[in-house]
This record gives sequence, C-alpha cells and structure tokens, in this order.
Amino acid sequence: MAQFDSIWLNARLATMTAGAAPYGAVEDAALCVRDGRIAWVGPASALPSRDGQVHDLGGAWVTPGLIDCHTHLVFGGDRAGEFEQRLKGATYEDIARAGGGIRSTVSKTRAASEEQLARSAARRLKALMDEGVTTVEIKSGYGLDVDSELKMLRVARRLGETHPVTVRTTFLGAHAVPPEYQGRQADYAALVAGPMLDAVAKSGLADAVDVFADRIAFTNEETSRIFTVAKERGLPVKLHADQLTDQHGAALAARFGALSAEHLEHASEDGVAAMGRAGTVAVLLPGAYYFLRDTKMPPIDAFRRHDVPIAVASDCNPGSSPAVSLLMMLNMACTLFRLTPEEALAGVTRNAARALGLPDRGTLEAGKIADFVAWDISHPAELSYWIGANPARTIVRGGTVTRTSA
Ligand code: DI6
Ligand code: FE
Repeated sequence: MAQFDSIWLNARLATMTAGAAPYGAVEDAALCVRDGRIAWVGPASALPSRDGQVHDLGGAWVTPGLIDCHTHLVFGGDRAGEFEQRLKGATYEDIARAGGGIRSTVSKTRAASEEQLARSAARRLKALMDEGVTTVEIKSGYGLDVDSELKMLRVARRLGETHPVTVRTTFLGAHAVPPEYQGRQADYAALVAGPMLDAVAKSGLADAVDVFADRIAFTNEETSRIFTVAKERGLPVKLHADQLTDQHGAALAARFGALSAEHLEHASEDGVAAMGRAGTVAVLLPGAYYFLRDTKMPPIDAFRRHDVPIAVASDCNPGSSPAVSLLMMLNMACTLFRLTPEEALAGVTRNAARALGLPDRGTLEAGKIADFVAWDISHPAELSYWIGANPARTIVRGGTVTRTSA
C-alpha cells in the first residue's frame, strides 16, 4: 500500500496557523493526504516520500477549505417584496413588528415539503461550495413549532449527506415568536426551553443551540433559561447578540461559555472583554450590516484588544442577508469593517472552525481533515480583494477532489 493516498506538489500554502508567518505561509510546499486527513505538510525539500498519487499544483496558493459558520440556508420563499418596502423607507424593525420579516418566512417554510426546502437550499449551498466552502453551519428557526423545526433540521442534515460538504446544524427555535403565540412570548420561550428542546435533543438532529436575543426578539432571561437547558442536554450554545441594540448579549454569551456570539454591532467593551476571557468567538456578518444599511460598526478594535477570535460568515437568510458568496463577505469584512485580508481569511478558516467547536479543521496541519482549496491567485489577499470573481481552481474535501476548473 502506498504511504500516501495523494501528494500535492508545487504549492504555496496559506496554512492559516496562528502566530506564524503572515497567513501561516509556506512557499515551495507540499501536502500529503492519507485516509481523508492531512498526513504531512511542509517545504517540498523535506517531503518524506513520493509514494502516492502525485498532483502538481503549478505554484497555486492553497488555503484550508472555507467554513461558513453562520447561515440560515434552509427556508421557504424569499423576501424581495420586503426589500422593496425597505427601499421605500420601511425599516427591518417596522416590518418585523407588523408581522412580516421572519414570520413571513415561517409561514412559507411551514407550508413547504422537505423536498422543496432541500431543493431551494441546495441551490444556495452549491453557490457557497463553488467558492470553496467545505463546511457550513445551517440553523433552523423558520419552523417555530416542534414538527417544523425538526423538519428544517432534517433537511439541513440531508444536505450534508447529498453534497460533499460537512453540515453542522443549529437549533434556533428562539428566532421569533410565531403568530399562534402572538402576545404570549413567555409561553413560547417556555415551549422552546421545554418540549421543543426535548424533542430536538432526543432527535440528535442539532449540534448546537442558538437564540436571537434582542428587543424585537428574546429577553436575556428567556435566553438564559434556554441556554441552561441546552447545556444540561450537552449541547453547546451560540447567541445572536447585540445586533440592533446593546442588550448585554456579548456578556451573556460569555457567561454561558458560548462557542460564539454573532453580529455584535452594538456590543459594549465590557461584553467584549468577557468574551475574550471566555474564549467566545465573535462572528461578524457584514452581509447583514450592508443589506440593512446599518451604520454602527462592530467594535473591531475591542475584539483585537481583548484577543477575541474573529470569524466572518454569510448569515445567508432571506431577510437581512440574501448572500450566497462567502468571498463577497471577505471583501465586505475588509471594506466595511476594516479587517485585514489576513484577518478576514482567518475568519472563514481557523476562527470559523472554532466558532463551530470543530478543532479538526480550519488550518493546514498534519492530523486535520484534508479539506483544502487551490486558487488562481498570486497573493492570498486577492481572496478579499476581488468582487464577484471566483478564483477557486481545485476543491478537495476529505482528501477527495470535488471540483476542478481549467
Ligand atoms: N438575525 C438576522 O440577521 C437573521 N436572523 C437573526 O436573528 C435574519 C433572519 C430574517 O430576517 O429572516
Ligand atoms: Fe443570523
């Protein structure tokens, strides 16, 4: 038997390991794969053997497979009509309070079959995968009753079985109050923390639990209750925090040792410091900031000062970020939030893996899953620089080539 399943020569590696050279770069490098994992990586001059199927990358830059760590990819319908209303002056909050927004997607999602949901989500998933996404998180949260939430999670899981991509699912029953609980938010929150989380935990369909905490969504007390139950069930937690106003969501996420807190445009310095101490990742969603024409930047310098790992994600959803391009998010993270291209790339590799609690990926190192992408670029900053280009050349997932372009 050959020593390696495949050997990738003539590569320039952006390994994205922390604390090394910029981008963790290794020029004139090689990478060897065995049993779906990276078995060896380093300068070609130190290659241990050529025993395996050899591929010549022709000097291409190689990064870890991209990780979109926050999406709402599965949903019924679209909200282009609300986009038109917003362009005429209505705000996202106005529309939500009038019963539109998330709730309009809920009725479309409830009405859709699993096949219909899978078909529409697959189109969006393929767009992400074409750009080198090999791991994607998908949230529920447009079902908002036990059966419809389970339906969404099943669809998400199935997408991971029918496509060469790792899907991590997140239960987001506390996304909005469904119409049948209008005026009874506390009762709905109790349903989520009780029978719904019970059913979800029993089904094994969720890898984590998320809550949308905001003045138009759930209170910190309701969030705490849901998180307490989630943790009792052994499920890690994440929080949509401080998106529209400062609700001390960052500190709340930190208190529960959340994997990540997301959005965070309005997070306070104290909250960020607490995240730093807890090791909670800040997931930035520049697509939502852009699409809602937000003007309050997330506190990027505070994240840096308090050593909070920064991830970047698409937030792909029909209301606030109809984005199916993670590369576009890199550009927006740099242009709108002033991340460096290296920070942005770490945000969709190393730090995104951390936001999902997946220590087995996100960098090019021996022992990690062999998910990587070879790009037609001459510098890794180009991944953040181009707008609407797709320089992905070869995509490898778990050691298997899933896409090559000429
Ligand atoms: N924050 C968001 O940006 C999305 N969900 C959330 O909690 C928006 C979801 C939607 O508008 O459909
Ligand atoms: Fe979101």
